[in-house]
Amino acid sequence: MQTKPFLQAAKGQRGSRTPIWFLRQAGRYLPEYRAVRANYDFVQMCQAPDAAAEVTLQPLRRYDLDAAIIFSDILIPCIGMGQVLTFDKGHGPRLNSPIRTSADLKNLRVPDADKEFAYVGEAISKVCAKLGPQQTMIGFAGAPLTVATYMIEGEGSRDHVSLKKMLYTEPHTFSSLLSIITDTTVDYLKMQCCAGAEALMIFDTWAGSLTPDEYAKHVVPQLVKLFTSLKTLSVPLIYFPGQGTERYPELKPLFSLIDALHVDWRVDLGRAIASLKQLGFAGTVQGNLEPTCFLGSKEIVQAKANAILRHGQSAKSHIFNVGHGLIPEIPPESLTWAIDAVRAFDRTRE
Ligand code: 1CP
Repeated sequence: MQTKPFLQAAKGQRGSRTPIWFLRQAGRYLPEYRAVRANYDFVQMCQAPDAAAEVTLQPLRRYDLDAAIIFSDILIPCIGMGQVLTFDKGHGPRLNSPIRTSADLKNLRVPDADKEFAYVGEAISKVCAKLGPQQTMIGFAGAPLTVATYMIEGEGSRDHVSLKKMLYTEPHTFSSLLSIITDTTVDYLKMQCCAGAEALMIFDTWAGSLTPDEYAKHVVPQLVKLFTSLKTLSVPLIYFPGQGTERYPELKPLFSLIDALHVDWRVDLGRAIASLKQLGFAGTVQGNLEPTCFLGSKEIVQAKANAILRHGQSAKSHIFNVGHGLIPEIPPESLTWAIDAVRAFDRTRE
């Protein structure tokens, strides 16, 4: 019988405790994170197992959380595929030699994950050794479309012009690129599970950037392939379609493959659960507090948290989280207001 609250909820069981963790819980809003980060370049920090394990554990020392997510980035696998990843201060990630044509694909390969990303596995094992018996280790990767967005654009972008150009002028190149990323991601996540990851989350931040028909035609088949392969690992699978509420109908082929869906903060959780049920998804939902609400008062945070907890009751099971990553500007103590609200809500149900 599974007793870890996160794993229970992810598998659709309702236990006595609503699990809670936060996207980007290891990050710049924490002074102890900034202190470690000051000694490293971002990519070097992802590649240093002791530092990565340390910052992964920092939020769990400060807060009563049910899960750790390994400190890394969705763009780390691009290094193994053949690109150079750098992070410039104030700019964000950059990948050199962006993939624009079929000729560029020749420079890419599906890396040997066990060998090339051993540092991620090592960091996961180090965190697992320090987790409490009730805490869960989450591994993650970016979804094929979202990773492709950065590989094609070479950096963060608003309109994804180069990606759209490839989609409309070289659709076969686009499909081949997604396929290389999918194969890489399967191996990368298998390695994370071997190292100790007990659940996997797939971040598809840019799921809403294609039209529904292009998303269904090019992206969903890759996600089906990805989740079908990952299902053999028998760990809960969580998918995050960023700004993707509009994509729920297209996600239907995934509903029997995933265990949980992460819900963006831009949608009312009750409404999201109702439309998912109507479409046939009866699994767990995760989310969806608006992360900037932590800039407000305790009353605001707790009122919003309580509304989400009430909505969460209409799903098969609910994992409390923010709808998108925590931002550096929030005061660290404000997270305790949400955690207290979750624990108090559970006491009213006892
Ligand atoms: O300066 C710093 O210290 C770097 C800030 C930072 C951090 C803490 C970046 C740069 N990445 C991360 C870690 C990270 N990234 C985690 C760690 C675990 C945790 O949640 O605590 C995770 C899960 C990610 C995932 C990630 N990276 C996503 C998907 C989730 C999302 O936020 O939508 C994306 C899109 C990225 C790319 C990325 N990495 C970092 C930045 C600033 C960006 C966005 C770039 C852009 O589009 O402009």
